[in-house]
Amino acid sequence: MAYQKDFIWGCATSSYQIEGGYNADGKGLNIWDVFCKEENRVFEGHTGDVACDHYHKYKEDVKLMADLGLKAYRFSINWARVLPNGYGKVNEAGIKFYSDLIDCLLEYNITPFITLYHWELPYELHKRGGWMNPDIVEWFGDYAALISDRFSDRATNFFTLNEPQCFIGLGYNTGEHAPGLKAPIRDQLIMHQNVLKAHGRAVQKLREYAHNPLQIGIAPTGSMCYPASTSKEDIDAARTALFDIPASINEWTWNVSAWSDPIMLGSFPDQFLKQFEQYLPHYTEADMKLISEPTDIYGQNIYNGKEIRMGKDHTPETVERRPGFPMTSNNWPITPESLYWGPYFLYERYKKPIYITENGIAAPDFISKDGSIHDGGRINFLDQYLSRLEKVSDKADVRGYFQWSLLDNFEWNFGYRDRFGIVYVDFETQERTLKDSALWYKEYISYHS
Ligand code: IFM
Repeated sequence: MAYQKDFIWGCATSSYQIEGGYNADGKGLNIWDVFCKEENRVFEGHTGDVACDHYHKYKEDVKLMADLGLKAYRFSINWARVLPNGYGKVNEAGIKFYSDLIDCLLEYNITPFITLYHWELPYELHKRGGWMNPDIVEWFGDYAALISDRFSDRATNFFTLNEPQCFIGLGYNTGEHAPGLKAPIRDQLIMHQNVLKAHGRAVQKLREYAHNPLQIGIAPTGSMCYPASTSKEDIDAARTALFDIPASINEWTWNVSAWSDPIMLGSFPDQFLKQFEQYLPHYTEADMKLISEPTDIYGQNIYNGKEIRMGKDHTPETVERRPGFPMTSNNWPITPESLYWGPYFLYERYKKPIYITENGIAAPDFISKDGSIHDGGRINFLDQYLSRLEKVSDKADVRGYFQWSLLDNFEWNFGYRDRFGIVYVDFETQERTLKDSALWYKEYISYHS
């Protein structure tokens, strides 16, 4: 029961959430730049215009990572920073920013893990239909080619998309996220198809333009399922529930298998095909081949899960949470077991090396009289979740863990309300302060390296 040798310990961030510099040096706008300026979209009208000003302070931030002993850093590229229109003319200043960031990481022996898309759709592409337009498959492929060509001499780990469940579900179903639309179900399922195909095209293009052998994967999300007991029945029930498709159309994006099965297994779950038959676009054999272009690794963002037992009628049943169940400050349940059973079931099904691409907690952090941030709740959270991850390492090929997040940052429609960082950020002065959890994580990494 121990982590693998050379286990990758890292932190994750995303470009819009930390970079700022929203119109710096030739960058184009993306959908979040525009969405945040609309009325009543984001908590107290916050925007990511400046965020953590990482665009100007990246050297300081990388130095912090090095001080914490991070082995890897997962960040995303802001598509419109390097291609202001989403395709065509390259913004060399944007390329230089990421190139310098990569060099700086390597100087400190920190391995870059690049996410191509963490919800930063260039606004110019949105105007042309965005994820609804089938051309996005090639737009995304060409963008992937550029990134591979310019950076794969030094960076060899890539994730194509972060949490497609969220950027489609919240962006085009509930409209809580940019671009704030409530599209008809048929359109959402066309976007689903374009997203899957864009992923496949990006995998092809990353490889075609690579200067080195690459490790490529995707980073979806999902609520994990863990069994109420160690009985075979409950374990079977939890496994079934994890890959289940929600019955309600309004909830359709919130599942693992309609996204990951086509990519990892080359087919959709029968339940998905049956439930949404009347709305689904046609898939050709060539589509399925493109979507399932082989990947090397499997990423999964894991924050929480549901306890499941086998019901009397032999179908999975969700166990009601007891009164006073532990919750994070943004009201998410705290369920350490999800970091055991999540990787366990995912490895069983997809049989690829797993990276936990995000895991962390929003907590009510504030500066104490002694100038420190005593975020004991976050330490407790990380300690308990990681103890489960360590335990599952015997059963699943888990290669790395990225804590979310290095810095307090722009938490989408909740603005700066929710603090997920292990480093506290004062958004007025941009001063960074290590929270107690950062020091804890540093020791944990050192002990397990
Ligand atoms: O901040 C987000 C991140 O962008 C995607 N995954 C969940 C995090 C916390 O909500």
